[in-house]
Amino acid sequence: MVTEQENEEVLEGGGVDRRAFLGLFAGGVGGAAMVAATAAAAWPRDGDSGSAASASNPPAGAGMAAAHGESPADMDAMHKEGVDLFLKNAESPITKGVGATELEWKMVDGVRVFELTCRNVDWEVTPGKVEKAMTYNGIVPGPTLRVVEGQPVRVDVRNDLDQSTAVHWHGQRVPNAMDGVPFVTQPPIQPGDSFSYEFTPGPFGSHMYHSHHNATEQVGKGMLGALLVEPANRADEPAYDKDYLYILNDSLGGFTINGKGFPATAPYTAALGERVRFRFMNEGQMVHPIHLHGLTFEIFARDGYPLPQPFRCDTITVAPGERWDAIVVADNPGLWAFHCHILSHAESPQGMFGMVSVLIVK
Ligand SMILES: [Cu+2]
Repeated sequence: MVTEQENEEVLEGGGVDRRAFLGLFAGGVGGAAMVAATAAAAWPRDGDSGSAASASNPPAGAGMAAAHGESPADMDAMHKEGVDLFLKNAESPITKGVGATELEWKMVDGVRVFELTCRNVDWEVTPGKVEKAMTYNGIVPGPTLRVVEGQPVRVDVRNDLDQSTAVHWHGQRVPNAMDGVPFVTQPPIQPGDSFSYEFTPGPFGSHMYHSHHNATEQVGKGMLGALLVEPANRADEPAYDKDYLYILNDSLGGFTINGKGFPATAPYTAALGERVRFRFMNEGQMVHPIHLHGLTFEIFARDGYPLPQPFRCDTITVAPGERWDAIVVADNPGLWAFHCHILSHAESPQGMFGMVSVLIVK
């Protein structure tokens, strides 16, 4: 888990600068290096053209490479370049900024208090592709809030945007006045103003918070985060060794997992035999069937609610607003592709992009 401080370091000076980024290809495979550099300049790939609405759907068929003016070798080199960058990202970040870091809180009179500030920032989605984001605390997704069922929380929200906003606690049974829908339950939080949300978390499970004002733009551009409600009784959820978020969005910079598009998506890792929990959440506008190679999901909760009977699958369709919880037993070593199976969200003639990651089991 990356701490807030480490994240600041990444935001300030970490990552890879443009020159170092291009330098990555110096050690490439002979003539492929030039191709790779050209491809880097042309990043993002086709199909990752800025928003889901404008994403192209690559034509199928044998003429594809020719239609893009690329030889098979050039095409393969670009595909390889993306994978190499992804693996490099596993060692050190190739973009600035890490989303969904856990937010520290303080205890005040028995209440767990969090602070969120809404603000505009530049967010690097893929190497060199920087978008105008609307955020909580400057990151996409916003910081992860971890709370406990039945233990009261307060979230102090300050609005430093240039438009009004409000925060909705998606999946929680809050008092009506805390539900965060302007003119339905509260006045909007105007620029420069603050609002404190107070509620007692429940039900437990994987939930979300997000803007509920001008939401197509505000959520689309990054005003979303995970609200993880731990059960008062740990035995109410299955045991696991690792806890991972897989948050989908499809507006800011195209198709993303946890605020980044491939190759800047973080890989997931597990030791052989570990039980890994994945929390799938869809904050986008489209359904995304998420597919894991070589291993099996055991789906045990939907929208936080434990299923009466868990079920197994390898592709779980996550609709907007939904959360699905899975346990994966990492019993098959290797690098397992882990991606949206709407293929135009994941792969173009120039290589993989968007909603693609890998589960590394070793
Ligand atoms: Cu998708």
